[in-house]
Amino acid sequence: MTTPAPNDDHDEAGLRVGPPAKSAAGLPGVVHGLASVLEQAGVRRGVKTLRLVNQQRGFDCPGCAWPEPGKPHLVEFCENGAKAVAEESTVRRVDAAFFAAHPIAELARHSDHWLGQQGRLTQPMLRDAGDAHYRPIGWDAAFGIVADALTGLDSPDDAVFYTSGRTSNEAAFLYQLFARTLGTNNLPDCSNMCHESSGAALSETIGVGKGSVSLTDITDHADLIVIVGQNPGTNHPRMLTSLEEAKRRGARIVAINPLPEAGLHTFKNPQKVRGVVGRGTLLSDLFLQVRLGGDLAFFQAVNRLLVDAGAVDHAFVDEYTTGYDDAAVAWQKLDWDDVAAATGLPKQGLEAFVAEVQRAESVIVCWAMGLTQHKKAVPTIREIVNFLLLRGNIGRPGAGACPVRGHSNVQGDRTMGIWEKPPATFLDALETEFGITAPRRPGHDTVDSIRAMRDGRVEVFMAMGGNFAAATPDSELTAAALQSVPLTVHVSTKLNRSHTLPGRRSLILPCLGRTERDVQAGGEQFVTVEDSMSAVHASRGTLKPASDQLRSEVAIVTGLARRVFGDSGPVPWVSFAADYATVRSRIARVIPGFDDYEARVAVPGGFVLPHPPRDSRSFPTASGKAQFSVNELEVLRVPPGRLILQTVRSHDQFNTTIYGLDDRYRGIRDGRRVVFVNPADLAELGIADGAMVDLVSEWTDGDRRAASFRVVSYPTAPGCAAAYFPETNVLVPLDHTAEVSNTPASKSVVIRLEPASA
Ligand SMILES: Nc1nc2c(c(=O)[nH]1)N[C@H]1C(S)=C(S)[C@@H](COP(=O)(O)OP(=O)(O)OC[C@H]3O[C@@H](n4cnc5c(=O)[nH]c(N)nc54)[C@H](O)[C@@H]3O)O[C@H]1N2
Ligand SMILES: Nc1nc2c(c(=O)[nH]1)N[C@H]1C(S)=C(S)[C@@H](COP(=O)(O)OP(=O)(O)OC[C@H]3O[C@@H](n4cnc5c(=O)[nH]c(N)nc54)[C@H](O)[C@@H]3O)O[C@H]1N2
Ligand SMILES: [Mo]
Repeated sequence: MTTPAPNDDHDEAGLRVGPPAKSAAGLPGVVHGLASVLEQAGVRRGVKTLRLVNQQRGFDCPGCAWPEPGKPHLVEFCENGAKAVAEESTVRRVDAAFFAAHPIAELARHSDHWLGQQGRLTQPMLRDAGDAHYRPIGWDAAFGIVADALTGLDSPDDAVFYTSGRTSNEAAFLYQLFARTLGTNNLPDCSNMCHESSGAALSETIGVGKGSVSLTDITDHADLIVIVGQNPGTNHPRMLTSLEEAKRRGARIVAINPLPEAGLHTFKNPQKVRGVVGRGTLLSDLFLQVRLGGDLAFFQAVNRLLVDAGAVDHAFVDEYTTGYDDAAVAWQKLDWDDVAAATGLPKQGLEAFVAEVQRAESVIVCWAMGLTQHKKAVPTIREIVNFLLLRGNIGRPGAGACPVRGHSNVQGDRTMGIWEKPPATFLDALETEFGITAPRRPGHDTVDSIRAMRDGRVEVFMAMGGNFAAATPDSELTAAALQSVPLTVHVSTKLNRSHTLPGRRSLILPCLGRTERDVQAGGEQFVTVEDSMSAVHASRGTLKPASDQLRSEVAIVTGLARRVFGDSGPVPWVSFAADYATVRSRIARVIPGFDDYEARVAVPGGFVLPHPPRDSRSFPTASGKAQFSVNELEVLRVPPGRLILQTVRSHDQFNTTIYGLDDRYRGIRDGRRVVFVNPADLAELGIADGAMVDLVSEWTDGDRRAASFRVVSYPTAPGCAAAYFPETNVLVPLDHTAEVSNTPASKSVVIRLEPASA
């Protein structure tokens, strides 16, 4: 399998490589962020928009899920939040004339960057079987096509309903209710590729699949904050402000990462004069350059050293946990050569970390995709829970587990029931509330959905946001799978790769974005979202919608539901569409923790959902206690001449949305097809810095190739290469997934470098 450099835009022609940056944000951050908003949105609209990001009467930033402080700063956004807002509030438009001018085959040859730069979608579009172009269609006719396809299915399980994490609580709740009223749990979501491993490991061990810390635990209380497998300078820039606060009151920070990411070292706070012009705050006290996938061995070794040092909080362990003895026996069997091979770290590095831990009364571990997208992701996160439990670092101020979520409402969507494996209690509650019969068979997650499409078992694929074709692994297989589906439906704000790979018939349904005013029959509406720390709050768009034909996600789901189920069924779709408060009142009756939803979300800052381990050290697991686990170590060894590749984000993208072609912190300008390799590996492979290579991944069913990458000599951990996704998703085999969570293991793909074929 091979893919050409996939575009007609000659994006890579100006590629330049310089030294990586030593600090994050500061004045360049402010300038870059503002420039992109003002260029796309115009000055007045741009300034108005930015003033309302993450304010209590404004909208939730469509960037990441980092929480807002109780009293937001006057400008509570970051460079990358500004870019996310600019993408949505752009004045450019993709309308019927655009689609008439550009056949789908031509659109498919453009880069993701070019597609995203064309602007906002303005009206529903249909591509009928065999058509070369999308053409306009009315909303009623579009709903009719989807409704006919759904009501004609042999089984409701022949339909798949994907969700991306920007969807509001209200829209998500209705969307899953729609799928379950139809009779399927086929509700895959971006979380399957994201923090599924965290949810799986945390539910098993502490009984709740969400993080156990609040923002003030970080800013005001933690003695030690461990940041492992996360690049906050790029992906959660506002987290750096919180870390800076922690640092100024004396907290210590340890970063564990194969890459020396700029934001993990020094931060120049752009919201303070000191940060804009000065030298910034040194964030990390200790940087441990672990090998890819080495974290399981690392935390096992740390746990063993803590036990050996007599540093266990036995009072906590005895009262609140179970399984300690078995884990302690397993740690004693640890092979130190395996630990060295897996982590690539000298024993002094481990000991320095253990010393930090022993000095700290309270420890928080933060993580993101560097842990979740590996074969051993779930065991690794369980082992981090072991680490926290050993010293009672759960359920007290300044301590706990902090999976840092990605999409701004990905956590809320799961709370609302967007899940292919819903708990029986949730389905029971839906049945009681709505008088429907909820399906009990587990549905397809993202990877299983692709398998089902490939095998001809999907008749309708609908996506509430996101960019399924580009975000998922094994791009060529997935593209063919999507194109074989009889009907695909994309509810989207912007043009993207998935629209260029239509099913036999395909609809694009354009929707309102977070920043836009949402007026329904019952008046102006707001929606609600949940951040990474379980705080639920309102989000209110204020801009004039990009087109008068856009509909809200709620209006789209209810409009479709009325066509499928009519207006006489048990679910009041009409009133839901008119007034979102009626949706919230039902959520409050179905989902625990949402009592008095309407009143509590009206309070500035909203409210925090219950989390028993955090709130009262009660653990809703099978045993009623927090669970120590025994996790089998598997050292990732690669054949000679091969590297392990991780696929990461550049500083100029939001997942599959490519804002620009620079990755400032890593020294890359005007290009994305680069592969970062350690200089010692290059010497051993006999490949020069700057050489052009193909990346070839090796799997049981053969090779996969991504053509034409420039080699960049870079201080990544030895043996551990890095390149950007989505370009490298073609290399990730569909079956290469994490145990238990089935998340694509896109941070550990075995590759070889070959001289470029093109
Ligand atoms: N601007 C911007 N913000 C975003 C996003 C975006 O694309 N752009 N995406 C959003 C989403 S959906 C998400 S999920 C988050 C993602 O946030 P991150 O997880 O920070 O994103 P990645 O770029 O995947 O970076 C993974 C980090 O983990 C490290 N890493 C990889 N493998 C390992 C390993 O085996 N061990 C250790 N210790 N480290 C490892 C990598 O070197 C890198 O620093 O960001 C969210 N925020
Ligand atoms: N190789 C590799 N692959 C990965 C990852 C990786 O690290 N490496 N990361 C994975 C992760 S963590 C994630 S979360 C997934 C992301 O997967 P997705 O969530 O599917 O992808 P996005 O790129 O975030 O989706 C962008 C599209 O969403 C649409 N959109 C934006 N805002 C809205 C809105 O308000 N409403 C609607 N309806 N549509 C909207 C726009 O049309 C835009 O083109 O990718 C995963 N894929
Ligand atoms: Mo994500």
